[in-house]
Amino acid sequence: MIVASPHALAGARVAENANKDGAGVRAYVGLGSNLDQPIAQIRQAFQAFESIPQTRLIRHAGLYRNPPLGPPQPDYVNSVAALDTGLAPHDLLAALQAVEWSQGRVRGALRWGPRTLDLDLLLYGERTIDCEDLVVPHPRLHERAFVLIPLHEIAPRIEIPGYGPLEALLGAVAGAKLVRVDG
Ligand code: A4P
Ligand code: MG
Repeated sequence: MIVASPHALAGARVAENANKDGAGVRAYVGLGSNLDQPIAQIRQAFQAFESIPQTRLIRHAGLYRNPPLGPPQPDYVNSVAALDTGLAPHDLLAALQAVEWSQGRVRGALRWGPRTLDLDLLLYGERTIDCEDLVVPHPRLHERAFVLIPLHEIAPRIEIPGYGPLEALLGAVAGAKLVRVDG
């Protein structure tokens, strides 16, 4: 399987919410880890995406270390991946939660506490979803540097349903302390 670098796609004038070969839907997933070798956790998750049925990893952003949002805990490593999937949104969410589980995710009582792996379904094509257990676009996507900056790296012209062009959201996170950790 070939994962295109963002540079290879930089010139493509495409609707980045759309899947280009008509097979399923282009979805974007946010990855975060701050326990048990976060860089390795994120890389392992990219590999695990290839085992999700009807789903391909199209490309992913770099890895960014950044301070925790929430209670005191170790720094996070965050990234974003683009997937093409034939799964319905809730089935994709269940598959992502299975990946979290397989990488030792424990859901504790502490809100926004530390975790080996968090996978958030950021975008599912151009859909908006408002269910008790699934909200898309992810409700905090538009205000988080650790989501917006890696998403911009792989989908610079994307539209966020309900929020408009990603480019217009970047100004608010311009001063964020994100450090590339993957060379
Ligand atoms: N859920 C609803 N919508 C979604 C969606 N679009 N994607 C539900 C994924 N899950 C969604 O999630 C709680 C419930 O959200 C799930 O059962 C699902 O049905 P969870 O993964 O069990 O718990 P969580 O991640 O702790 O909750 P929450 O409120 O989603 O937290 P966030 O927004 O994911 O924030 N700081 C840094 N620097 N980097 C981080 O990655 N992450 C968090 C967690 C806090 N601080 C951080 C980071
Ligand atoms: Mg989450």
